[in-house]
Amino acid sequence: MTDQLTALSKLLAYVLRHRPGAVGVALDDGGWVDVDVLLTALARHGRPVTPDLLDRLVAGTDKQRFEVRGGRIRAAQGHSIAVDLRLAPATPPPVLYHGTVARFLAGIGVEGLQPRGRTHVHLSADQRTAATVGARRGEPVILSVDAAGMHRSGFAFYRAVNGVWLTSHVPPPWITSP
Ligand code: HQG
Repeated sequence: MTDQLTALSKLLAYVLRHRPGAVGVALDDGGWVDVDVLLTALARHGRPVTPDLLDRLVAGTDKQRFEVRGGRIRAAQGHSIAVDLRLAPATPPPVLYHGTVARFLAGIGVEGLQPRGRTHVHLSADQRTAATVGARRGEPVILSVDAAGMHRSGFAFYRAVNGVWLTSHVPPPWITSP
């Protein structure tokens, strides 16, 4: 990704996941805002973004962070503000992975995986993605989650459009550390 696209991705992730008020827009309860409204607001706050640049961001990032539908845009996942993405509950693969770091293992052993600042715990379908997520914080540690067992026990799982799996929390018995 070019530096320009990376900067725009960070700005939009901040606005659409955490603080729409920072540029004076409001999200609807599904997390959506009109593309036109967003672009006007960004320009008004000194961050002009051309529709072409936005298109390139939405189409071309390694990780599909944003969803555009019917002239509206939202973050695909990762919110800290309350939104209802209206994802349909889905059957997860038997095992999902969570990338973290050693310093969090004691807490995770006691409380399980908590969503912390976000609305859901984020899980990955493959270990490589989990390693990338963990590596944001240091030497990654990959935990395995018995998603099939949780699902059978009634936990709901959701798959965001970008393939990230979401669930409310993962209690310790469902987690295996390496
Ligand atoms: C940890 C990025 C102690 C958890 C990535 C994680 C992902 C605990 C951190 C997405 C804990 C929360 C999400 C407990 C959880 N005690 N630590 N009980 N429960 N933790 O950033 O999964 O680039 O909110 O292990 O690719 O790291 O933003 O979650 O380390 O998909 O698009 O608390 O963010 O996507 O951190 O990352 P985060 P995450 P984007």
